[in-house]
Amino acid sequence: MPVCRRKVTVIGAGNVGSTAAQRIAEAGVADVYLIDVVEGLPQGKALDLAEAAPLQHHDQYIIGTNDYADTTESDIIVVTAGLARQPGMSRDDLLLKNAGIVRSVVQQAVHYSPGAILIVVTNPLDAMVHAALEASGFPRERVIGMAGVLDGARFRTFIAQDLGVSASDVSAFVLGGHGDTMVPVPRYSTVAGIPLPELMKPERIEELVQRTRVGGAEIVSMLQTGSAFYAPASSVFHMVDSILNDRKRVLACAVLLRGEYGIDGLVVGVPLVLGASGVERIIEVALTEEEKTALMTSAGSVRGLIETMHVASA
Ligand code: A3D
Repeated sequence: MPVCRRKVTVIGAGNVGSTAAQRIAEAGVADVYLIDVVEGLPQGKALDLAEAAPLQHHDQYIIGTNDYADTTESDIIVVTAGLARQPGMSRDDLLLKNAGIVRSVVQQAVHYSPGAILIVVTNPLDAMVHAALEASGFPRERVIGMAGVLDGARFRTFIAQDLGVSASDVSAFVLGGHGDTMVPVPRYSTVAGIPLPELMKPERIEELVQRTRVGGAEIVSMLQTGSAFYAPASSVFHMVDSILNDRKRVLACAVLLRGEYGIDGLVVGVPLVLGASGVERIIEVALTEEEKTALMTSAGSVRGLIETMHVASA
């Protein structure tokens, strides 16, 4: 029998990267290679995580390294390298610094894993997916941004807390860029199949939509140093798990659109089927005029970031 161990490389051994590594390895989904520019950091975190294996009852390898050669033939590369937001700093402030980091780490990683699927986490998310597409030369099916899963999870949490029901019975639909212009769609959000507008007053729904839009900033303002990482790492885990186990889960992810939702050449969050080959299908649903306008506004803000990024790198 051939040995068939699946391999996930996580670039950036910071809060999101190391927590994602923990979730992936401890669920027994894949071996994890943690890589960072800081020497010792990925090695120390990987050793600590590996020493938890006998207690967590898994047998995945968790390796820390500063050398991309060790990441050869990864099935998935998760990009979390970059700077995180500090209080008062927008995701867009991070744009140019993180674009340089993402381009550089993606080029190095795909050299050793030309068949991998890239999951981008670094902010500003949608622009960083563009940077990763350009740096890798990969088709859009293999360059996917994590954002909608997290934004949806936040919306689900707020709905569940408000209604006093289990969050696992709540399903939420969030479109658009990962920023303050994201478009949570209450009509397509349900509690055990019951449309949300049947259960909650419009004003209350709007409050929760607004809280979701600024969900990241709410946590940044409390933490003071750094940004959210537990729920972001869980979101990465669900994407990795759906791909490696070919679950074909329908998840909202950021992907390059080619005419879907009337958007061409921009990375925007939409519901899609995530399986062994990456993005297997984009799901298009009918939107009201108001929702379409909100989505176009959100896509417009992504376009602005891409233009800034391209002007700066020209
Ligand atoms: P942090 O804990 O600072 O970790 C980032 C890591 O990247 C650090 O260990 C750095 O040493 C490392 N790094 C920096 N430059 C390089 C490089 N060139 N090569 C390799 N490693 C490098 O941050 P974090 O883990 O909290 O967040 C990581 C990124 O994810 C940030 O850009 C966040 O804004 C972003 N993020 C996005 C979401 C989304 O929902 C899209 C959620 C949470 C965090």
